[in-house]
Amino acid sequence: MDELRICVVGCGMIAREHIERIQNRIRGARVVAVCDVVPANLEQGAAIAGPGTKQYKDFNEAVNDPDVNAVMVTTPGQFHKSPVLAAIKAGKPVFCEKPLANAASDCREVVEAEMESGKHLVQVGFMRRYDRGYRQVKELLDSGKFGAPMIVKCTHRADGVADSYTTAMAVTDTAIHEIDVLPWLVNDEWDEVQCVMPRRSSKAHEGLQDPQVMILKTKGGIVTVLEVNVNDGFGYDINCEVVCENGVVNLPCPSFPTVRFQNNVSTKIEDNWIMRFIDSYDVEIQDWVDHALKGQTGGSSAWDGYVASITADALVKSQTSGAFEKVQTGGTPDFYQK
Ligand code: ISE
Repeated sequence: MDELRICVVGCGMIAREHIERIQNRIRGARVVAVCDVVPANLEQGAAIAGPGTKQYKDFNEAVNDPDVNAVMVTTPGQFHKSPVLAAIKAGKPVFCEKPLANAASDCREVVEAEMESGKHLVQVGFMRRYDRGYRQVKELLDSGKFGAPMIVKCTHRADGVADSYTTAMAVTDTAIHEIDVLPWLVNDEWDEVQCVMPRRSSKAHEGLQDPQVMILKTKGGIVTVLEVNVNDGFGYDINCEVVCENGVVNLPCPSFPTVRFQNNVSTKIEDNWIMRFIDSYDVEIQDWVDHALKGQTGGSSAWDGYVASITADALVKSQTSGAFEKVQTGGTPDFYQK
């Protein structure tokens, strides 16, 4: 394969970002087909992809188009599984946006199908593994000079969410990023997790518990405390501090000018996640393309997506039980051992 000819399944917001980036900034790939059941989305996706782009309503037809040799799945999470399975069946590399699927049982089906195919075809879109800051922190931790990590303190804050955002989504949509990136960062696996509910923000919409505090312990004994707070009133604010035996490593924040104005010194905080991680998405999609052209996958595997989903289920369970819940994966199959 010398070029990925991609079909994008699901043309919502993140898809439009990816189509634009593939057509204009990524080497070795182009979008040749788009697919969506909503006509307006389909039209928008096709318009960004440019003249000649094929348009499909049926993902099976799109994935099996002989002109298509790779698939990107950017539908809402509950519809990820079927097009991913179709791509595996067709033997085509597939990039699936996070989460791999909303239910762990669906992720398991994908894992089984991929193992049965005998080929590594699925990459899951957890872009933080491609963020420059996280990579720098990982390099420092991996150097060993700070000693073993013991505590990780994180915030995942945002300035408002849609009315459709639920208490469970604080885990399945938001904390899922930390759930994936932290074990990778500290080379460990989740053991047990707990969700604690503080006083509710008066700004949270009816029925939503916000903020939430999540405590996640690894098998190696590292304790993470994560604040998810999606009505913070000031911007998109991602922080991560790793306390090690000999030192403390902090995730760098995006750099903005420090402004002195009207008796204040201030620095901007990013507005939203699209802007905060825009560079990471570019690196991520280029890495997917580079790997797929060689018949490989980079980043998070289908197994990583499955483990993230099991961990999310345990946290959601803890939202009502209040107790620590075990994360049981049954062990990494040989196929996914690194
Ligand atoms: C989105 O995928 C993110 O990256 C954000 O960090 C998160 O806050 C949001 O809930 C997710 O949809």
